[in-house]
Amino acid sequence: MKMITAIVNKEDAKSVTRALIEEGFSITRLSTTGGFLMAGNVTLLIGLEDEKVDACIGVIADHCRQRTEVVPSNVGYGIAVETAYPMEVTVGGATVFVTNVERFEKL
Ligand code: 2BA
Repeated sequence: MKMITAIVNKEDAKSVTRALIEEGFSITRLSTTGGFLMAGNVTLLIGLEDEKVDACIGVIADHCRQRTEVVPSNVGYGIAVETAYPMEVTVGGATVFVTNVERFEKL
């Protein structure tokens, strides 16, 4: 058994969640915050059989797209002088981790 941890853009979260449920996957949805942009994103936990991993990643890929975000970037020019330049950052589609599950029980 595997656990997929998928971090997705919150704009894609609704459609990817719906599609995964329609395909029969069991998921837990967590509201999370990206450490770099400090913006909200969504983390999905999906426990599944090994042979379903590729299908699950396929559903995630079909519903998550890359976006370019323009964010302020604080560039330091020495002590007490700071200028903010906008910076382009490419986010997503999805960041996916697949890990082995040693034991799975529903009690
Ligand atoms: P954030 O940490 O808010 O990162 C948003 C985007 O900013 C990233 O998109 C990446 O393009 C850029 N970025 C992140 N750290 C950077 C840095 N130190 N310098 C320059 N640019 C940086 P993605 O790579 O698509 O990541 C989207 C979200 O997925 C991340 O939001 C974070 O919540 C999560 N994530 C990505 N890689 C991760 C990892 N290795 N471990 C844990 N979470 C991760």
